[in-house]
Amino acid sequence: MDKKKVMLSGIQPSGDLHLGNYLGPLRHWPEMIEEFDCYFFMADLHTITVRQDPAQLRKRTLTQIAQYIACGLDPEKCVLFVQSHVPAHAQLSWVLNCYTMFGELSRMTQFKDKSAKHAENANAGLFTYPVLMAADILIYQPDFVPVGEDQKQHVEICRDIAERFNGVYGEVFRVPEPYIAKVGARIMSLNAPEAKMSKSLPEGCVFLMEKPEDILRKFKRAVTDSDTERCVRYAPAEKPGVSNLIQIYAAATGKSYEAIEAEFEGQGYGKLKPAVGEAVVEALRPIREETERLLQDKAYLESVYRAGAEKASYVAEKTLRKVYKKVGFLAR
Ligand code: ATP
Ligand code: LTN
Repeated sequence: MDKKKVMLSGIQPSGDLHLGNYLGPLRHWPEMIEEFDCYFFMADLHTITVRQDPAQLRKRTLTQIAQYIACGLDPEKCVLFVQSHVPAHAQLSWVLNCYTMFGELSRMTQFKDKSAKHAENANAGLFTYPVLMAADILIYQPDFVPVGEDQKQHVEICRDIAERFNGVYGEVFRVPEPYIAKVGARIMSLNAPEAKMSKSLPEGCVFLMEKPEDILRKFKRAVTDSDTERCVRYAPAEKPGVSNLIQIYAAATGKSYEAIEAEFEGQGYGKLKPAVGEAVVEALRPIREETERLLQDKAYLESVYRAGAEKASYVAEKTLRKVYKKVGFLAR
């Protein structure tokens, strides 16, 4: 029998999960758990590259586990865990640091953006972040890494590091492919459609736990375009605001762009905004309710992440042992 392909991804619990995280990667993960061996984790080690409030970080990490489950990640069918519970990630990261070049890390877009934004705290962790991410990935030998468009560069550097290491020591790591969904790969901010939706722009960002009335308000205030045509048509270059709304509507309802254009034919942007708002509220309602329910049951969530860490460690330590042996560390 063929072995199942392996898939892995993570999100940082550095803020509340938002519609970009959901419609980009997260929504697609549950479809994958039937077909692949899946590992999903809370990337808490990554979050401290930017200062975090400790109590908030703990709370968000737990909430994120509940949200993963509420989005359809059945812990019986995939491995859900917290990154810091599996020390092998940090251990492999050190080794990979020594196979990663200063120059290639300097070229990472996210490093350039974040070190400019947090100039007072441009720490070494921010610089070596892609190496830890490469370790997260390579330690489970996955075939695919489903992420949003903005993470593609990090998956590419991971491939380069793996190939460099394999070039020296033989086929130690499987070289994974990024897996980026077509619709929803890059959800833009509702009030600044030239920027990606992100928790750092909260007014244009819809959070998964937000109240329906707040979500509707944000959509009603969404920036549309000042073109004269005023018709609902998907054309991201000319109409970034409207195209973003169409994209969100398509992702939330499963309708095609053509069907959406037909649905709003002859109507201005005014009808589109509340319709998208309603669709998003309905898509998020079951997730919010289930998350709230799960957060009442801390013992269950604890049992999920403990079992997850155990399963993940088993696989991760196996890869780490192989790597330590290859580089020449004396076995304990
Ligand atoms: P930050 O505000 O720090 O940049 P973020 O809100 O973009 O963070 P991340 O933790 O960096 O969130 O991203 C988690 C996952 O969600 C990644 O796979 C990323 O590609 C995806 N993602 C984030 N924002 C969007 C977006 N606007 N559209 C589609 N996917 C997104
Ligand atoms: N950098 C990612 C989070 C992340 C990740 C990973 C995603 C950390 N390690 C490994 C996929 C695979 C982000 O979403 N900001």
